[in-house]
Amino acid sequence: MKIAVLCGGVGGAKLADGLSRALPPENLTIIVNTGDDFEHLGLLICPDLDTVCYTLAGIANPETGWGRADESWNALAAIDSLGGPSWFRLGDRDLGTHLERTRCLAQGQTLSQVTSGFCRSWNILPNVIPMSDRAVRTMVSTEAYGELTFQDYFVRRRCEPKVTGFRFSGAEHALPAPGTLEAIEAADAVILSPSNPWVSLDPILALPGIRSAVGRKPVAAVSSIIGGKTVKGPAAKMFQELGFEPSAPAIALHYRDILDGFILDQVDLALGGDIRPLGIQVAAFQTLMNSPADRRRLAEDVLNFIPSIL
Ligand code: FO1
Repeated sequence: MKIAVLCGGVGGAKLADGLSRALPPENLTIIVNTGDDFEHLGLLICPDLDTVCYTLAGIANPETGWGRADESWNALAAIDSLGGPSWFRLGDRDLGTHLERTRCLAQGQTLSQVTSGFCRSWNILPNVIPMSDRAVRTMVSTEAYGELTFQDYFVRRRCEPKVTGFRFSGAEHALPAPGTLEAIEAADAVILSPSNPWVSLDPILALPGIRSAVGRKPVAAVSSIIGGKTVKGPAAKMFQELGFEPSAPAIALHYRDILDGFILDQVDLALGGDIRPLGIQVAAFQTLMNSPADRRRLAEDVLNFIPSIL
């Protein structure tokens, strides 16, 4: 079975890792959000691409999910001692990634080319593609501070400001990266991973042609909200601040125009009754992924669910 999975953030990276253990590499394309990307210290930082690649390469920081394992922080300490910005925690090994990416881009490589080169170096076999080679930047509108850049909202202000909306600057002109639409067309099904709908999945679906291409395929989403709360990150808080009751059905409603299947966590089994009337097939599995075995099992549960939406 050929799968295209849309993902961003730690939850998406974990499911992508599970899928990479359950599928032959040529049957899996991982399309990654780049709306979190930003220029910092003169470098292009691509958090979701790096979180996916580090996770698939088995070198991600197991505590945070982002950044590298076995890190040291000498460069950041030196930057801090010189009065430079240290609010965005960049470890020494991680800085190597950003330095090399920025060097390759300055030489004229596209982000896709850099990413596939990194995947070769990290021995990552499935196809990992940034959603676009053009810059798309998620802007977060807040009540107190107006519009903030994503990392300013997410890291510097620790997701505290009340959000009023999002804008994906550049999305309207950003062509999907080479291979993105082809992978969606060639897929037997598309999976929306348990990523933040607002700032990890919506930027991908906002790119010209992607939402319609995805809508023409069988689509299954895995809920990023369990028992009304997000496993990690501000998705539930964002739903609340935007006037929605944070719940798994709220995510199914958010994507009802393209969804054929929706996967809840077992604790939310009873909520299936709110989703089936939308014409969406529902299943409940253990969706918390605390180990590689959890990731693989959830991936296999999702793959075994797919035939019911074909
Ligand atoms: N998230 C934080 O909450 N604090 C950080 O200092 C931080 C640093 C960081 C460095 C590299 C990287 O790839 C990701 C990093 N993240 C950090 C996560 C980042 O904000 C992502 O955008 C989120 O994971 C959401 O996708």
